[in-house]
Amino acid sequence: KHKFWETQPVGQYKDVGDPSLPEGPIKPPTPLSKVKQEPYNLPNAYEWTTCDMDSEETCDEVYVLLKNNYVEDDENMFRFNYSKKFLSWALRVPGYYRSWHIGVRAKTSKKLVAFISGVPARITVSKDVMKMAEINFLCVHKKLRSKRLAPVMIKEITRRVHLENIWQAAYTAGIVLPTPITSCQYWHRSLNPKKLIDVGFSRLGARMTMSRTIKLYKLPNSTVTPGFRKMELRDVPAVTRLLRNYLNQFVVAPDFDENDVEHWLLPNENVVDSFLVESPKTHEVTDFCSFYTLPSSILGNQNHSILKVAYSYYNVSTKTPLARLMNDVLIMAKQKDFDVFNALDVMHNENFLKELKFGPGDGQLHYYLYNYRIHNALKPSELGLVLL
Ligand code: YNC
Ligand code: MG
Repeated sequence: KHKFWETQPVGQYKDVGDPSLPEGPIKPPTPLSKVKQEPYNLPNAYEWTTCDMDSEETCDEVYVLLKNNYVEDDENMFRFNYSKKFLSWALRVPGYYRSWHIGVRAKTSKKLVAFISGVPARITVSKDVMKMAEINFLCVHKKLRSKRLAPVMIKEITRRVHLENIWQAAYTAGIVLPTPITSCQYWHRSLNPKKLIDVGFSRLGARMTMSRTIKLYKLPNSTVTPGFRKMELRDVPAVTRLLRNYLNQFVVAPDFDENDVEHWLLPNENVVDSFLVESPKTHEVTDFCSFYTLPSSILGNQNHSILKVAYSYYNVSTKTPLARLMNDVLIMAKQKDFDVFNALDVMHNENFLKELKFGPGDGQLHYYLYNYRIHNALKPSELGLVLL
């Protein structure tokens, strides 16, 4: 059934729940001298290119490829529209390898027709901290689909990850592959219900009018938690401590240090927003919350072309009840003119979704590890990792 994935060191369906297989790496590392030195072969009309994301021009090519060919919903009404600034942030992370930003060009026109990327991360799996690659933005131009290009791209990035002496990877996909470590659901909180209904993102509920719906989702104009404010550079040490302590309890989670927190969580306009609660009395940072900005193109609507979407990122509450904290984040997202706030049912998110009027979405997000076996799938609430 999976001609390619059956050949890869990933949890196979036939092995699910087999206690005789050890948890941990499936295949041991090989000496670097044994790693294939030349790139994999592409069909003759195409060539590999390493995408220099420092170059405005290359960044633009990747942006356009994804804008026109990346992930759509099941009904093809919306397509992710990651901004250039977002891509540059997501790919140029602390210690990144340029060789992991891989494109495919048509030899004659030099047009970029496919892309795949990896960035380094330290990820904990059941107390085992490992250097991994986070793989994202796998995209093949619509005109080149179903030609088995994706397996070649995956093998090529695997080779380049191995050349850096890294042997594990983490990735997410909307489709089921062998074999998810967990399957999560998206929940959506309407901020601009009129627009969401107009563009077909949501429907008017049974026995609901537009004005009752608008009232239902109305939020206060300003946040309510005393000491709630935007995160600043000086907060990096406190936020790192808070986050490390929190993420410790999950089976799979990133191992963030101060450099990572500065990169991934310090506010970056139109890319990532983060807030914290500083106790007015002790000046201690007690709570933290964040979201990233990922608009979607609205395909074929006369009145609207872009949906402004915020995605819940990392949230930690030690003093402010999580639902109260998240209500303040919703207020901030509304102030910043987002149409909808999305959250997965990971970490402790279940505790606020219903209370804050999130509704379940259709479609799931499956999480995977490459070359690392676990015996039993996790519950989404045991997952402490959010990929972009
Ligand atoms: C996918 N999303 O099953 P089998 S997510 C992984 N992730 O193989 P072809 C995928 N594999 O089943 P197409 C995949 N989608 O026969 C398909 N596959 O074993 C597998 N869409 O290849 C599929 N982006 O080239 C099958 O398919 C084989 O032309 C078929 O290309 C696929 O970024 C794709 O959804 C997704 O652009 C590129 O449909 C194309 O359809 C497309 O004939 C729209 O491929 C955009 C989209 C995917 C977003 C993402 C994470 C990717 C993870 C890749 C796996 C990484 C493994 C770890 C590597 C490092 C290891 C180390 C160390
Ligand atoms: Mg293909």
